[in-house]
Amino acid sequence: MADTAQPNAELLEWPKKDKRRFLHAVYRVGDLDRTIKFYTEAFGMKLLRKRDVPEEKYANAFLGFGPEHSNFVVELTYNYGVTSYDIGTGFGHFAIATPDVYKLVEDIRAKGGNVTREPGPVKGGSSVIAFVKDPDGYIFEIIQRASTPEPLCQVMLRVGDLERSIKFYEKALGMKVVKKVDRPEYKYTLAMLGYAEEHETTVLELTYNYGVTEYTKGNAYAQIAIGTDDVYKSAEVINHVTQELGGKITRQPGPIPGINTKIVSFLDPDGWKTVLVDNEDFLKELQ
Ligand SMILES: N[C@@H](CCC(=O)N[C@@H](CS)C(=O)NCC(=O)O)C(=O)O
Repeated sequence: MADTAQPNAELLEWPKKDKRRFLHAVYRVGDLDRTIKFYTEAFGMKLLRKRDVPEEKYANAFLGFGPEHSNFVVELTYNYGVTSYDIGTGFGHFAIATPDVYKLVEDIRAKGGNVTREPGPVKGGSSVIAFVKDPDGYIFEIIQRASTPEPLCQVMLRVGDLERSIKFYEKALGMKVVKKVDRPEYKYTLAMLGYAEEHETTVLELTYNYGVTEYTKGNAYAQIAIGTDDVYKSAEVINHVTQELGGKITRQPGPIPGINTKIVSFLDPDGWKTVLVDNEDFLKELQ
C-alpha cells in the first residue's frame, strides 16, 4: 500500500481491539545497585530480574510491585561507566499509589529519600499527594488511593499540544481518555490515558502547561513498552497516524536480532518514544 493511500476502516479499529497493556518504563540510572536498594527498601518494590550484557556494556534490572506478566514495572538500564544523566524538562514523574501517603513518605525519608513536596492535598484539588526524588533525580509522585492492583500507576510526560497528543494516543495506540482536568488557576491541563480506569491499571498522564510548546528531553528517560498481539498491523496504523499528526516510526516492525522478540518503536508528535512488544514473545522472555 502506498503511504498516501487511505487505510481501511477495519485496520484503523485495530488498536482498540488489540490486547494492549503497559509492560514497563525504560530509563537510565547511574548505579544499578543504589537504585535497586532504594526502590526495594524505600518504595517496597521487588527485584524481579536482572541481566548483564557485557558484550554491549550494559545491564538491566526490572523492579515492580507484582510479576511482569500482570504488572507494570520499571526497567532500569545501567551503561558501563556512565554515572549520571540529564533528565530534561519534559519528563514529569512516575507515580506510586498507596493507601497512606503520610506513612510511605515517612518510610522513604527514613531510608534517606529526598522529599521535595510534603504530603497534602494537591493544589486546586483534594487528592493527597507528595513528591520524592530517587537517587538519580527521577521524581516519583506518591498518591493516596485505597488498595489497587497496580501501585505503579502513572508515567507523566509534558506535551506541547494536548489535543494533538490525545488524538495520537487514541488513534495510534487505542488508548482512552480516562480523566481530563483543567486547572486554569495553575495554568495547566492534564489528561490521563490508558486501557482501563485509573485505579485499575497504569495510565499515561500528559500535562500541558499553558503556552509551553517545547521541552528538553535529556538522555535519562527512554520509553514506555506496551504489549500488542501484532506488531506489523500496529505499525501500519502508526505509520498512518504519524502522517496525520506527526511523530515517526524509528524501528520498523520485526524481531530483535538475538532475542527474537518482535517490536516496533516510534515517536509521538512531541518526540516521546513508545515500543510495542509482541505479547507472546514477551511472555517467552519471562520464562
Ligand atoms: N506545571 C506543572 C503542571 C502539572 C501539575 O501541577 N501537577 C500537579 C499534580 S496533578 C502538581 O504537581 N501540583 C503541585 C502541588 O500540588 O504541589 C508541571 O508541569 O508539572
